[in-house]
Amino acid sequence: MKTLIVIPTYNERENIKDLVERIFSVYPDFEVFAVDDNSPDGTGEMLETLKRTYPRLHVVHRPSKLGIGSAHLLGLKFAVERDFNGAVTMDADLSHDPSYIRPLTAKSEEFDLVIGSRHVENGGFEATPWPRVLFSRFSNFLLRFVLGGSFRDYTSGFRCYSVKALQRSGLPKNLSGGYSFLVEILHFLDKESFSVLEIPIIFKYRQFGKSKISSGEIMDTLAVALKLFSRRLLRLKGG
Ligand SMILES: Nc1nc2c(ncn2[C@@H]2O[C@H](COP(=O)(O)OP(=O)(O)OP(=O)(O)O)[C@@H](O)[C@H]2O)c(=O)[nH]1
Ligand SMILES: [Mg+2]
Repeated sequence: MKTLIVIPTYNERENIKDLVERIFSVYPDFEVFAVDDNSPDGTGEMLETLKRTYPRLHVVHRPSKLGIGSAHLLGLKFAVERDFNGAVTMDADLSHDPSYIRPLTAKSEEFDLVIGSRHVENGGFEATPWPRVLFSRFSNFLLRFVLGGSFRDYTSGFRCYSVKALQRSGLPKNLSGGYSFLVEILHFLDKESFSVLEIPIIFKYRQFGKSKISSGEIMDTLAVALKLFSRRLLRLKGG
């Protein structure tokens, strides 16, 4: 399966080398598409250095911090244009163990979207502070309620999209550029009756660097959830 691995990066210099090396040591035929938003810590320069060793590494440099969602979307569009079969999205901070890429892509032959989920049986968190775990549980509970869906992990960014499904879906315009993109695109694919499977992953808390989730991003996700909720109510009312 021709696979593209999409990795958004913002200040991940201490993590990215390790991640890229681990990916190519296990999946030498896959290609990696990193989107760096002019990280002040020099992640972009590090990626350029890695490119010399790994010709299958593509690097896009954007001028400023434009959000994880728009970085994922850029990678998905690249996968569609270049006729990949699957597009895996994952974080750069080693929270997403590359060993899960194989089961994600394997299931992607049958499902349009496969999610590495922390909230299904055998999934979970490792060395993660309890407020972070609680926050994830609570947000997913809320999203399930608001969207009337059945997914356990709306906010996991570790996913494999079938490129054929993306082509068929004609990705909607106006998807959000931030974290709420993850919720919006899952809700969209589900509504359009694309098949989605969640498989368990253990999420490891980042050892290096800082989280980029801000209170603004949380408010933005809440606003997107409310927007989708009101649309759902209107649909229900309209019969
Ligand atoms: N290009 C780009 N990447 C981003 C941006 N915001 C976050 N990222 C990357 O997206 C991935 C997820 O961000 P994190 O801050 O780790 O979010 P998280 O994993 O939900 O939160 P923590 O568990 O606290 O780390 C990481 O690889 C980040 O470097 C952005 O605005 N632009
Ligand atoms: Mg993280």
